[in-house]
Amino acid sequence: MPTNVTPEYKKAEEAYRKARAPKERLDCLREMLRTIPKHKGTDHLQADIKTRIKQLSEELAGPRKGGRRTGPSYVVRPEGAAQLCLVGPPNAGKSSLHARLTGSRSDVGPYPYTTHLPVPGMLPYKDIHFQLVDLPPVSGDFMEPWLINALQHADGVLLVIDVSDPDCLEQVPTILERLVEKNAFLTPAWPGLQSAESQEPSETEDPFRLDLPTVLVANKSDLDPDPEEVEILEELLGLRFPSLTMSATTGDGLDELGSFLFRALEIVRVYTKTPGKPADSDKPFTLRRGGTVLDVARLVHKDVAENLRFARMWGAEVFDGQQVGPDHLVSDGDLVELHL
Ligand SMILES: Nc1nc2c(ncn2[C@@H]2O[C@H](COP(=O)(O)OP(=O)(O)OP(=O)(O)O)[C@@H](O)[C@H]2O)c(=O)[nH]1
Ligand SMILES: [Mg+2]
Repeated sequence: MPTNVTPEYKKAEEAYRKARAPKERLDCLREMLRTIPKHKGTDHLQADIKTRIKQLSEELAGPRKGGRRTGPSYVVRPEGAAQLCLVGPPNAGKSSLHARLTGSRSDVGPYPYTTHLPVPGMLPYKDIHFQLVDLPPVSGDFMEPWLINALQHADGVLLVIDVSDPDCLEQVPTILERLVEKNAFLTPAWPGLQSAESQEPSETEDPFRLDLPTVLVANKSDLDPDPEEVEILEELLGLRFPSLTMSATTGDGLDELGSFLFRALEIVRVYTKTPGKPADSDKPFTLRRGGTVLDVARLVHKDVAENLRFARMWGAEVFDGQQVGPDHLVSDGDLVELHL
């Protein structure tokens, strides 16, 4: 990471880190390229930014018509309250879990390397959905070259292991290493959980380093019913990921995932209403803790955000119909009436 970058560049980089939607990320990358000081010390970073602009533009353009490059898309556009990718060794039961949790028809096979492409699916929780993306396995022998791109939009990772398989003691460190080689780091730090390791990214850090909050999913608990097995494994592995024990076969533990994600990602649901009309109470917008009335307006429409004057709010932290400004923080369950 070069020193002496301009405040303008820093701002663009900061915006890139926060951006979620692919189009927004592309705009931020372009802004980074525009503002980066052009000298020897930034050559490498400039090249990296250009590669990413090219990749993202191609992703957004979709498969080319009539060209040779038509083929399946490896990147899943984020939808719902958050996107979580299923990563793990072959045969751990990622697709079985995905199928049960989201109702997808992700291929399940009694042999390794069944899944070849990313498969999206939606996990319902309360009145929202989390997007789960099933992925091919990662092992010492093989990792799909595009897998790292598929992780770029993820808000977190479910690291799925077969808790009854002693091989997971070798598989997990191998997976972590393979991802680190590609600049992706699975971390135990989730915004809504107390964590021993604080992970404030420093200013000089590589903007393309991916830190993915991770939960260890110990699957196949039906084959190894010892409730302490995961803790023993984590102890042996020297890891501190939060963990959930499940069985895709019996369905045990599956219910825990939605509430875990809701808490760990600090999801905030906000309902909106149009002045003079009843509340649109069945479909909330989702934000994260720290989100404001202005962020809600942005989710409604860019023009609404630009013209927002104030809002009236109903919810736990305000009195009914309280008038608030655009910077007012929202909390879960709030009802917001936007005034332009
Ligand atoms: N007993 C038991 N078997 C399971 C469970 N989950 C999955 N399986 C079995 O494990 C095998 C592998 O399941 P998959 O879901 O295809 O595993 P995967 O992790 O997606 O495998 P790859 O796509 O090859 O990486 C299948 O035979 C499943 O029926 C479980 O909770 N308990
Ligand atoms: Mg699979």
